[in-house]
Amino acid sequence: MPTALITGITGQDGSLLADFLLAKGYEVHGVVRRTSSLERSRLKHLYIDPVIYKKSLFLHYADLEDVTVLRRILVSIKPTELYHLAGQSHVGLSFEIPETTSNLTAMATLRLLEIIRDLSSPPRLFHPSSSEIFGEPIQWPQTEETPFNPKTPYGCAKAFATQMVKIYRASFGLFACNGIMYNHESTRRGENFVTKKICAAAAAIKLSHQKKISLGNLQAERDWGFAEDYVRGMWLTLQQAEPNDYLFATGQLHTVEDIARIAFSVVGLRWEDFVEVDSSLLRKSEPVKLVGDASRARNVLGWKNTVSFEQMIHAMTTDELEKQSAIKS
Ligand code: G4F
Repeated sequence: MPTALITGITGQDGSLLADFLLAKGYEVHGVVRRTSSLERSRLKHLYIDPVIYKKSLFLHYADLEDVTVLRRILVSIKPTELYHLAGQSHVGLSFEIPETTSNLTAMATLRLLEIIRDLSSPPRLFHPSSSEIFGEPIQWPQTEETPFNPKTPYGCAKAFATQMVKIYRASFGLFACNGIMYNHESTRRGENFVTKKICAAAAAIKLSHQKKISLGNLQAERDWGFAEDYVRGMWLTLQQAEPNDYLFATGQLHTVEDIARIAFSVVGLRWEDFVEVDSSLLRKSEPVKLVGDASRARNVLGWKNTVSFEQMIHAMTTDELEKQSAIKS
């Protein structure tokens, strides 16, 4: 049975990856912080299942700074694959807490690379890099070869980690890979990200739980894809004969306003009647037209997008409507 260790298993990507790997017959281990049960709600369906929890899914307590504990976990479970998904992933917040962001996103990756460098049988490592490493890119769409030019503390921390993965692959022969992930969303997205915030608000306003929604830059553009596709890409990346970096994106740009238009239309409302702009939600700098060319992933991995932007926003809004209606009744 292949064995995988996931840091950040309680997050959107970590929980989706756990589902994906368990369905493939993996033994899955997750690293979790001592946090509230709320933060583990994305895993609840797994750890209340006696056939899965402590049979094929195991959770271990460790902080990303607990090098000794992380080494002990790696030595004891000997994973064949390590998915390092933990970190501070909110770009806007990285302007408020740049040192924490650098510690959790940049240095934690280096610490893990150092641990696995010393192992006799190091696992294959997947590192989720980000479109934010390109910041203000010199080309559109971006590819794996586009030079880094981050514009945010988060993007800078990710650029450091991405380059370290390349250096450790080249210098120490590790099977260590970057997936350059563009925005990817699902019903499990956290509410501080704009897609989920808008879909949840559209449902809440429809149900009269909320009156308005405040947003920042409505014209901000992103390349938004469906998270389950990106998680499949993570796994495919580690199944190749040789390690390499792959970019995962849709190649299409949409605006924040597009999300609002679709989400509110799903609940039969006009977004213009409920959305207000709050200048305190504007970022100190925004990346410029981050749109990716996923040709390498498509050609080498056979990867593809399976859900359109419209379908995804529709599904996220419908899911919110169902969940919020159930809470009320
Ligand atoms: O949803 P967002 O917060 O995602 P962002 O900043 O693009 O970062 C996400 O994608 C990156 C690339 O894959 C990841 F590396 C990162 O970890 C994260 O997953 O914001 C998207 C856009 C931004 O331009 C932001 O300024 O939406 C704009 N926006 C407008 N109003 C808002 C809001 N973003 C948030 N979070 N909240 C707002 O009210």
